[in-house]
Amino acid sequence: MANADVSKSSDGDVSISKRRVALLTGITGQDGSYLAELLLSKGYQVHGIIRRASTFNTSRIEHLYDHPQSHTSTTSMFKLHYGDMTDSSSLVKIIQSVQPTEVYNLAAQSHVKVSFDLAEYTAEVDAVGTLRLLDAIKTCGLEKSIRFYQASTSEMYGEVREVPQTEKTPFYPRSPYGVAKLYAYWICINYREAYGMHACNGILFNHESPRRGENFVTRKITRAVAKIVLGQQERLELGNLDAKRDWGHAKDYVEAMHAIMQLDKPDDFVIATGEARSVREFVVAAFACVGIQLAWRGAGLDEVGYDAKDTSDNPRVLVCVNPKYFRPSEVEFLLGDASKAKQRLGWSPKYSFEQLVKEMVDADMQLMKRNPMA
Ligand code: NDP
Ligand code: GDR
Repeated sequence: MANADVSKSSDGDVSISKRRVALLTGITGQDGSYLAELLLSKGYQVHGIIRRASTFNTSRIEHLYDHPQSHTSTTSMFKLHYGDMTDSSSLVKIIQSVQPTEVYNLAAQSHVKVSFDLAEYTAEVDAVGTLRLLDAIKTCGLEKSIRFYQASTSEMYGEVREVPQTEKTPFYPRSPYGVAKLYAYWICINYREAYGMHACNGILFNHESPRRGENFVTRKITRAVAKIVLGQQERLELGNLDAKRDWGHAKDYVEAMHAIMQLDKPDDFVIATGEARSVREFVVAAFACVGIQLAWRGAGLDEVGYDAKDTSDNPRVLVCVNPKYFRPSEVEFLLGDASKAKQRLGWSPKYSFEQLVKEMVDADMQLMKRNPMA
């Protein structure tokens, strides 16, 4: 009965309705904001953990206060709590007071390149933070009633061992971020096996949207395309143009997170589109959205992209390579096989690559027109 609310109707009938209370870490991030929207629309009460910042960090979720499902006549369905993945006591207090039925652990220092500079911090938040959260659930005695989702990642595959990557492909992480996430993946499985927790890993491949952080490559590209077209930026500087990723849309991927949590038996799933494209292909597709056909000349660090219509001897450089964006060790090729998710969850992506790129470019064009300083 732990997950049930018992209410008596006026004619005395007792009805049992399942409590649906979700707690999200990382609610202010790209995925947290879409997942919160999805869960509110499904009738969940949604609680989010936010950390204190010196500037507002809630721009992706401000609108949720006005979401049609965020208030009932008696209850607010959307609540935020201050906490941090590095602070166990805050996690215990929040879980004790919220008594969630589903916990989605999305919080992370999620930037791969930054993890080389902040390796210890990344381990604290992404690896030990996950342990803290699982332990907080246990400390509150809720390990048998809470369902737990861990935001695992294709970065755990790292160096190519097998293509495409499935749930059975061996891991070989190539960054402090990937290594920290591998710890989180295994501690989640360990708590499932040791304590019978309903703990699941979603091994998600890259997913993007207009809400993607500005320093991930897709958003960096779509922002730059908009700014270049509007005369607000000279050129786009990138690192490795040949890395390949399996890029999907975050809206599709949060649906998979929820579906994974609804299975009676906890399990781990790859979520991916099954199509890989290079960074270069993403750049070409993004410029095509604003009517610019890119051409390339030069090689290696000297390679540049320019408007194919610019036939002058010295065409204006729109894209160039800057070694500062290369990583000490790179993941060259990620391509996921989500067959298990398709069979067991009935999940498949709705957005195509072209739709994703266009939505991101269009959104950045609107944003930069409204606010050139963005
Ligand atoms: P974002 O970087 O957009 O969001 C990360 C969230 O974690 C933010 O809400 C951030 O808060 C929060 N956070 C960071 N550090 C802490 C901390 N110490 N305590 C509490 N909260 C913290 O990531 P995404 O939304 O893109 O990704 C969500 C999760 O999924 C992450 O764990 C990521 O590693 C993982 N993932 C993402 C993929 C992708 O392609 N997007 C693919 C596979 C996995 P704040 O806003 O204050 O910074
Ligand atoms: P990734 O995403 O490392 O896959 O991690 P990111 O967009 O940062 O990089 C993708 C690829 O693009 C190359 N690249 C650049 N990347 C950035 N950020 N900036 C550049 O200027 C640039 N130039 C080339 C990178 O080298 C890389 O090969 C994301 C994050 O969301 C993780 O949290 C998540 O786990 C994985 O996706 C799956």
